[in-house]
Order: sequence, then C-alpha cells, then structure tokens
Amino acid sequence: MERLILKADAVIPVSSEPIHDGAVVVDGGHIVDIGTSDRIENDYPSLQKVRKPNSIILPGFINAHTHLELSWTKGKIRGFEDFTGWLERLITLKAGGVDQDIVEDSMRMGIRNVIESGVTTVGEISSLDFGGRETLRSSGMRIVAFLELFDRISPRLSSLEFQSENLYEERPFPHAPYSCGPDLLEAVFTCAHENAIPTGIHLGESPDEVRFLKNLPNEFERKIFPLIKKGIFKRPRAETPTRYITGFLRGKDVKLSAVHMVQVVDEDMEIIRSADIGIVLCPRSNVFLKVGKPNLRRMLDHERVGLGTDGLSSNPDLDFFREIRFLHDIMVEQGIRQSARLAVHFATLGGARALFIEERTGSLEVGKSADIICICCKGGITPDPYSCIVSSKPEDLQFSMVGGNFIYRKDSCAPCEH
Ligand code: MCF
Ligand code: FE
Repeated sequence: MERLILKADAVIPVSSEPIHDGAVVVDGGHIVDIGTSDRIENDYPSLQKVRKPNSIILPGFINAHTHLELSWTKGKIRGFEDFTGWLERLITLKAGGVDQDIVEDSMRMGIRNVIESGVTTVGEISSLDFGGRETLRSSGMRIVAFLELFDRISPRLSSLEFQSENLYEERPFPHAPYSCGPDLLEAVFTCAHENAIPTGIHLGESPDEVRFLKNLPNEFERKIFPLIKKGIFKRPRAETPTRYITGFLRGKDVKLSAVHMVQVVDEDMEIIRSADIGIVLCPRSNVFLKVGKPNLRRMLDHERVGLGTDGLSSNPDLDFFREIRFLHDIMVEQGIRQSARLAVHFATLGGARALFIEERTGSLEVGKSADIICICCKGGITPDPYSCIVSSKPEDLQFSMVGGNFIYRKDSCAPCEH
C-alpha cells in the first residue's frame, strides 16, 4: 500500500470546491490529508511525491451498473425493433449457450476497458451460478456484485449467502418487475430489511413495463413470457414503476438502487426522495434500447443519482468518459446549468450515494478510501477543470488507485518526483 503525496494543478474533491495547486496525502489505503501543495509539502516533508504535468486529481469514477458477465454478447444483438425485441434476442442468444472461457476472456477485456476509462468502482450484475467471481475480485477495483434473481431460477433466499469484504460485496438483485413476481420481491425486500443488505433492480426502463404494471396489453406477456415459458402472474396495479416498487418497500428499511428510471413522472420524485431510493442512469443503453432519455431536470434535487454504462449487450463500449459526455450533452439539451460539474458529480459522489457506499468512496475527503484517478489535460487546466474532465479520453488517464494501491499507470509516464 502506498504512502505518498499526490500533487496536481487542480484537485477536485467533488464534495467541496476545487483546489488549485493541490495535494492529497495517502496512507494506509486512506486519504489522510488534502489541501494546497504548499501546505501539504510543508507538513509532510519526508513523503514521496507524485506529480504529472497539466494534471487533475479527482475521485475514481463509479460505473454503477454493468453486466461485465455479458461482455461476450458485444455486437451480437442488432436490428431489433424495440426493448422487448432486444430482450427476445438476448434471451435466445443466452439460451444458445457459450463457453465459460469465452465468457471470462471477454469479461477480462471488459474489466480492462472499464479501468482504462478511470473507473475504480463497479456495480456489476452477476448470475447466481456465475464462475467469474475471482476474475472480478482480482481486478483490483471496488466491486458491488449484485446477484441477479428471477422467478424461474431463484433458490430460497435463506440459502443464499452474501459475502462482504473490504473491496468486494454481494447484494441481491431481483432483475425487474416483469421477471420477478410479487412473492419474490416481497421475499427479497424482507431479507434486505432483516439483514441490512442493500439491494437493486432494473426499474422504469421501457414504456412496455409501464403498460405491464398498469395491467394494459403489453409485449412482455404477449411475446416474452411464452418464450421463457412463464405464466401470467397477478400483481397490484400501479400507475408508475416507482409506485409499484414502493408498495413493496412500505414498512421496511431497505436501501434500493433503481437502475434506468426513464419512465418517471414528476410525482414519483417525491416518493423516491422519501423512500431514499438511489437512481442509476444508463443513458447510452437507454438510447440503444429505444426507451427514451431520462428526464434529468426532475432529478437535480435528489442526492442519490449515479451513472452506469450497462453491459456490452446494450452499449457499443464501456468507455465511461463517453458515458459522462453523453450524460453531459443530455443536460445541455435539457437546459441544465453547470452541466460539466453536475456530470462529474453523478459520475463520482452521486454514484457512491446511489449504491449506498458514500461513507467509503466517491469523493476526496479525509478518512475515505484512497480511490483516486489522475487525468492529464493536454491544453492545460482551463478556468473550469470540470469541462476538462468531461472532454477527456482513456488516453488522458495517468493513473488510477483503489484503497491506496495503483491499479493502472500509463506506461509512458511512470510517477516522477519533483
Ligand atoms: O439493463 C439492461 C436492460 N434491462 C434489463 N436487463 C438487462 C440489461 N442488460 C442486460 N440485461 C440482462 C439481464 O441481466 O438481460 C437478461 C438478464 O440476464 C434478460 S433475461 C430476462
Ligand atoms: Fe442492466
């Protein structure tokens, strides 16, 4: 574990204002001090220093929703008409089977791409019988592994164990309201409440999901259920996916990360805030799957909003810089001010809050884990370092650290003392 001073032209803690000519002290895997370079160098004269030219130091990005396990599907699903058309293709593709070696090799490639785009934490959705746990663990990243549950294949919850270590923790993840009936949702939320384990779900993604929950004719029941031999099941009727899911949360203290949330109306936001639900946006996946774009204006007063790429089954790549830029461009389209600062916030602290791990990571604060990245801004640090981050690319990443250990260093630029 490193014990050193990371210096940069700008240090962006995210939870507080940028520090020009700043420095962060890392010791024992944690951030132990942060301030101006002058003060830090004076207070810690004997520590090794690392500084890159034209650099920005900030918290590592949080890719709060991925399916690294599905990396082998890259480029294999095209020409579908709508969301359920895509799901139909994916189910058929998965049913065809795939070699475990191919799954793991493509997963390693996915992990590399994720790390090279500045990500230090992922919220990964994995199947229960998944063989790639060790591959995830040995990535060096912080992993929140959501174990995917379906009506069809879910064993009794009481037989499941959710591991929790320093950089790796597991949580239950009922796949979605159309694939998990009321009994499973009730059981998962009860288990989450009783054992104080956070959970997550794909929610409010497609217009068909809204029709399904309103008990209107929908493509899940017409097309998908026969394909997976699932019977139509009874459920409470709800106006919106948010209202549907909060019906199951009532009376329970459950930390829920809701992924997608494109189908949200104004009145839902009050419900989301009072249930303290985390939202994970996956805007490039949403456009790929033709379900629309999230309404970001509605979400500005909510603290727990993060960003994810989703998997390579619904996104052409896992480049988190591109995802941030896409989010930023939607903010501009929707007339949101300070869009660069907000996009960086969603990509870091917002994501940590959406996954309920903000005590540990997401910002540069004394006591938090040293999950830190350094980006080089070729044109120099502009008056607005946030814009610089939003326009960065993987080749601009200089190094990346998780819990005080380097997980990535750009070859051409080994740390140098000044
Ligand atoms: O987030 C996207 C879109 N919404 C729902 N499911 C998935 C997404 N990416 C992958 N999936 C997977 C899911 O993990 O689709 C499969 C599951 O294994 C569907 S099988 C009902
Ligand atoms: Fe997903």
